[in-house]
Amino acid sequence: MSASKPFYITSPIFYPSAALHVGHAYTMTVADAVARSQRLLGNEVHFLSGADENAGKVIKAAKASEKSVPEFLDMITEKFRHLFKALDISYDQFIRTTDKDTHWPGAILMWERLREAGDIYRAKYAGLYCPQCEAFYTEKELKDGKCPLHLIPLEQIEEENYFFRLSKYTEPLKAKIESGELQIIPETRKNEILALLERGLEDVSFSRPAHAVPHGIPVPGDKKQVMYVWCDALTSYLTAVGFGRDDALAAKWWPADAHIIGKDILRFHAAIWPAMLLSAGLPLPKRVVTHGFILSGGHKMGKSMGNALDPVELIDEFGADALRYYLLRKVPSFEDGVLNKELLQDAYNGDLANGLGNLVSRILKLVETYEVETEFETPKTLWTKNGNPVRLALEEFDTRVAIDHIWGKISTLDRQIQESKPWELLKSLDNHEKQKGFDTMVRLYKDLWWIAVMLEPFMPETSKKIVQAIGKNKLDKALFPRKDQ
Ligand code: ME8
Repeated sequence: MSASKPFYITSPIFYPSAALHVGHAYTMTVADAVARSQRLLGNEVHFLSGADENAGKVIKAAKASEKSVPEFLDMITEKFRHLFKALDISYDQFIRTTDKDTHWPGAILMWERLREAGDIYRAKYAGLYCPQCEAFYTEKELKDGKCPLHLIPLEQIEEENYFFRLSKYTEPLKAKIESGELQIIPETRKNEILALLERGLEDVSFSRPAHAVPHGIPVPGDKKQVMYVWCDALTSYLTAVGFGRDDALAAKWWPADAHIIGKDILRFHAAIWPAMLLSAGLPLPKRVVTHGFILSGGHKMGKSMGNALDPVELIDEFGADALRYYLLRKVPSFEDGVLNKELLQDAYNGDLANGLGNLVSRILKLVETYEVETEFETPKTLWTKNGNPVRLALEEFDTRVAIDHIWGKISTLDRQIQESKPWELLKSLDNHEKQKGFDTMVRLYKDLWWIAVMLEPFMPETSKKIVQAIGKNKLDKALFPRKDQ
C-alpha cells in the first residue's frame, strides 16, 4: 500500500456579495466528495474554500446594505460557513482575500515575480467590462450586445492600467496541456481551451485605478492602482498554503492536485492562472476539473438572475444528504443539470426512502431476527480494493457514475433478497439449504457494510447512521421517512 500523500484540493473562492445558492453548493459538494475519498485512501488532505472580497461588485453590495463594509463581509462569509456546515462540507481552511496577514504578502510577492519576469507593463485600456463577471469582453463575445452570461449591459471602460503579458504564454500553455502536465477535465473543456490557445491569447489588463476599487490590494510601487481582482483571487490558492509567508508549508502543499470549478471560470483557471505561475517560475496545478451549471427556469442559476434556490432551505426540508445525493447523481458530472423542489422530492422518495432506506431496514431486520454475525473489512481496505468501481469513477471525478455503482448494488440486493428468500431457507430441515440461507444473510450483511463505506464521500451522515445501525444490528428510525406532496 502506498504511503500517505498530501492532497490539496480547492473550490473557487466565492464573491461575498450575497448568500450562496444551489449552484455554489454544487461545486462545494463535488469538491467535498473528492476530498473525503482521498481521506479514505489514507491521504493527508487540505481542502480550501474562501471568499473573494476585493471585487467591485462585492463592495457595491456592501454599500447598498445598512452595514459597514467589514460588517457586511463578516455577515455574508458567516452565511457561507453556515451553509458549509449544514451541507457537511469537510473543508480545512477558509481564506478571505481581505486578510492582510494570510493573503496580502503572497499576492504582492506574486505581482513582484510577474514584474521581475518582464510580464507587467503599463498601457491604455479601452474596452467593455462586466461588473458581475469582473471580466473584460470583446465585441465578438457579446450576446445581443450584452454580457453572454449575465445578459446585462457592459461598462465602457477607458483607463491607464498595468497589463499582464498573457500572449507570451500561448505556446508554453498549449504544450503543458497537450502533454497532460496540466490536465483539464473533462476532455471537452480541454478542447475548448486548446481552441482558445489556437486562436492565441491576448494580454490582459491586470490592475484597476484605486479610486474604482479603493479596498483592493495596492500594486507594489504605485498607490494609484490596485490589482485586478482575478490576479489577487487566483493567487489565494497559493497564499492560503503559505506562499509569501511560510515557504515550508507552501512546498508541502503546492502544486494543488485539483482545482474544482464551474465552466464559467475555466479560462481564468486554465489560461490566466497557469500563465501567471509559469511567469512566476512556479509549478502548475495538476488538474482543473470543470463542471457544468445548475439551471433554473432555463438559465444558469445566479445571484443576479432572480432564479437562485437557497440550499439551506432545501437542507432544512430534505436533509443535507438528500441534496448532496441529488447534486452528485442527478446532475450529469460534467454537463448542465436541472434542480427544483419537485425533482428533489421525487429523487428523495424514489431512490432514498424506497431504495436505500428500505433495503437498509430490510437487511438489518433480517440480521437482527436471525442473529447474524460476521467480520467486516476496514473502510480503507474496501475503498482501495483493486477494481473498486466507485473509487475508480471518483478518481475520474465522475460522481454520477460512482454513485450509479452503489445504486446498482442496491437493486441487485433487492432482487437477491426477493429471489432467494433466505428466511425460508433458514427454516428448512435440510442442513445444506439452511447453510445456504445463513451464507446469504452473511453476504447481505457484508454488502450492507460495503454500501455504508462507499456512501461516505457522497452522503457522510447516512453512511455514519448505517455504520451505527450495523453496530447495534438495528436502525432506530427510518433513514429517509417519506415526504408527501
Ligand atoms: O466566480 N451552477 O465567484 P462566484 C453551477 N470569485 N455552479 C455554479 C453556478 C451554477 N448555476 N453558479 C455558480 C467567482 N457556480 C470568483 C471565483 S476563484 C479564484 C474566484 C459555482 O461567487 C461555480 O463553481 O461567482 C462557479 O465557478 C463559482 O460558483 C463562481 O462563484
